[in-house]
Amino acid sequence: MSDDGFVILPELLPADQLAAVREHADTLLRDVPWSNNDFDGRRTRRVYSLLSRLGPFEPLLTHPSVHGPVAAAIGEVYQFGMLFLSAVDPGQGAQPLHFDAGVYPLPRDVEAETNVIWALDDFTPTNGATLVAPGSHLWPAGRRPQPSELVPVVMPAGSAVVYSGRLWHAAGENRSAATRRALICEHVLPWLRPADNHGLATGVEALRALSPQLRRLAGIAPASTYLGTIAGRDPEEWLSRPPATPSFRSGMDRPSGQTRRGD
Ligand SMILES: O=C(O)CCC(=O)C(=O)O
Repeated sequence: MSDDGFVILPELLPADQLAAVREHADTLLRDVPWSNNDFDGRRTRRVYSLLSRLGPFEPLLTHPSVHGPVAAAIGEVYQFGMLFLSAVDPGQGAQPLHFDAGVYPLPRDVEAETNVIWALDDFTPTNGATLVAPGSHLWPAGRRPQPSELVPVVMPAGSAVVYSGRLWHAAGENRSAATRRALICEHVLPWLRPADNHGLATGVEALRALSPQLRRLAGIAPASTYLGTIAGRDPEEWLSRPPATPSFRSGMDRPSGQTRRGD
């Protein structure tokens, strides 16, 4: 991962689990129209904000095999960025090249984001396998990949690729006759604004139903004593009781002497 900027983790899902994941993907994708812009893909169907309808996707979002390399790259504390299902249909051309952390105005040498693409179908050179430019996570700002620097991430269904948010990549062209489905899970540093608005998109009742680990990854846990609290308190406390109780009206509950700047 550190040299190439990505690592392929082959065949993490047993056949029955993969079948359940694919069935759920098809249920979510049913009747979803093609995207209406060139980046998402005019022959690609996407479903975003998945936390309220995870079903069999849940073990993929928390899979220890992917969280090892993610934590090694950005540290132990992080949150989900965008979570989406992508179905690249036949006839879809290659996506514009990009690096995911490009949405943040940070220096190129900061690893702010590390992401995972789960292959729900075999990823082949002809069906839209993600194209990556190995080592491009270390390139300076402004350098863009030439076509000869791109390689397809070929992997069997049930595999995952973990890659740096600084890695130049794109979904490839689908020249095959079948759809290429993927579950894409972004992870960003806890003090960055995630691309998905998880709280609003998921809703309080669905957040309550998630596991504590998923709520942490959804960014519900505070990122520090100040960031992400409700009236100075852990949102877990807020979720577990009515928000209008006196303890919430009474406000801050900080360690004594701590200031906003931490000095
Ligand atoms: O679907 C893929 O292979 C990659 C998609 C992607 O990079 C994106 O939409 O940001």
